Amino acid sequence: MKTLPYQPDRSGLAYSVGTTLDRFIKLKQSDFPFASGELSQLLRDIALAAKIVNRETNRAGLANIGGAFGQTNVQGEEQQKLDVIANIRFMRALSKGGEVCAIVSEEEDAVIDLQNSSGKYVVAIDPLDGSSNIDVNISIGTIFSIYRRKSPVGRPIMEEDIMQPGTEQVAAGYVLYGSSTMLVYTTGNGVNGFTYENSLGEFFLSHPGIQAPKRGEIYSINEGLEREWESGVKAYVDLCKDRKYAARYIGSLVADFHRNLLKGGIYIYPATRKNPSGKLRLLYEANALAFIAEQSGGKAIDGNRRIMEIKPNSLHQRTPLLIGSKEMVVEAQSLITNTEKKITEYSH
Ligand code: P6P
Repeated sequence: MKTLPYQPDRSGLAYSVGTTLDRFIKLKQSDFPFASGELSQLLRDIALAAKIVNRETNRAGLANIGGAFGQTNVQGEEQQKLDVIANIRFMRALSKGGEVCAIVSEEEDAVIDLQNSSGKYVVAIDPLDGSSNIDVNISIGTIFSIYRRKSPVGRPIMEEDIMQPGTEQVAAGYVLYGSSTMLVYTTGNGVNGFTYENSLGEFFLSHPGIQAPKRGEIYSINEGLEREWESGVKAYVDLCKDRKYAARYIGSLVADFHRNLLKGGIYIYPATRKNPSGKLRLLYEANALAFIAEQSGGKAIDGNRRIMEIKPNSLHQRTPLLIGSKEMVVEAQSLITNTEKKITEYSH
């Protein structure tokens, strides 16, 4: 009988494009020593919530769930209805999944204690970042960090479980609700991107082993705040302009970050008069994207320190953020440091 060997994929990639997220998570589970499957289950729980939020986002205009919710969150920001819905969806998925003992959410004043003393993981999440763009149909995103609890399982959660530096993350990622919906995450073994196929209700591997270009020609910063930038940031942005780089700023962190991750570029949200510690939050925005950036060969700093080494001292603390292609972040950092030095010298 004549037969032909089945040759599924000639790409030679460890995991072929088209692998479902569930199967990929299962295949990669062996990357964890003593893997018992809880983290795999937790990643699946996040993906499930992302599918639901994706559906709500796509029909926001039709289902009267766009617009403001009429309350402000702990940040004093007007909550959009989808912010609240996304927060509820992720809370529900994470609490039902049984793997999580505590959640830090941008939408919650305090740590949410799931009263699940067997849960080994803590999740820090921005359920829907960039929500002011919802009503004008611009891409928005979810950002999440996952930590193992430090205190013994079976005991009440402690502050040490929550106030962990980004270097302690066991996983991190984002969901981009854009022209297509993508889930991009890392567990410390590289970065992989999955694209959602609505008709099948599945995420499929579309961007295996994402590597950030070492440099690019895109810079992302809110130029409207130029007069508030420190001089080192201004010097770097002027350098980008001298080099005729493209200014691309959507005002939605996940979308700006994702484009720069794939094409090469730098996103900067510096300290400003209104936000002297920067606008973005350390626990559930900067740390997660910093983990992704570093795992794909990029870099993330607050101007001089590595984002992931900052020891948190409050839930919603903010940080300046320069993140993206390694050589661009290094160059910005050296300009900031040298300009600081000059100012110090001149001021003596
Ligand atoms: P600004 C959205 O509110 C956000 O947190 C990020 O998604 C975005 O990059 C940034 O703030 C935009 O802030 O001050 O430029 O409007």
